[in-house]
Amino acid sequence: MEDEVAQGDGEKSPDCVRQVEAPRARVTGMGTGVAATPCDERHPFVCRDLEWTVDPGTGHAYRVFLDQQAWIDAHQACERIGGHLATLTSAAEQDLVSGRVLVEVWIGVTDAKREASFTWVTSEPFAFANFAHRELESRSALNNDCVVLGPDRFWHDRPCSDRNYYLCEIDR
Ligand SMILES: [Ca+2]
Repeated sequence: MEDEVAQGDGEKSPDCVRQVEAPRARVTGMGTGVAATPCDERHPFVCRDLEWTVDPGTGHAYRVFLDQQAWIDAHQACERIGGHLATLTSAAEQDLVSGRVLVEVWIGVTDAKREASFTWVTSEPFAFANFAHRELESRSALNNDCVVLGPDRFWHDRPCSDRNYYLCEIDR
């Protein structure tokens, strides 16, 4: 069965492609496929996911970057795109972001200046934390001054020279 798009009538050149349900699909598979379609036809559309998660409440955007960097280099990489390493300053912000993190990622908190005195890279008040329990117990004994958010949704302190993926945030 030919789909309804006329071929070669000179008026509507089917130069675009849309997803259609079988059996109109020119290429079928799992009940859907694609059909050549004139570009000026109106159809519902979806945009490509650019992998930024936007908080509808604050407008802040978050994205995991999958190149492995020492903490300071990740910090600078986020700044180069107009953001900063993510600052998870509330339970709501933590919840929004942590559900989408499948690997350990650097976040924007460190106690490099003074042991066990954590500060956000943005100088936001440090009033919320989500360290894993064992980190709380051993924190002062370790020289791990930088922090990752893990797929377990908890924060873990790590040596800043470790090369990890990282989570940038842009405040819009
Ligand atoms: Ca933040």
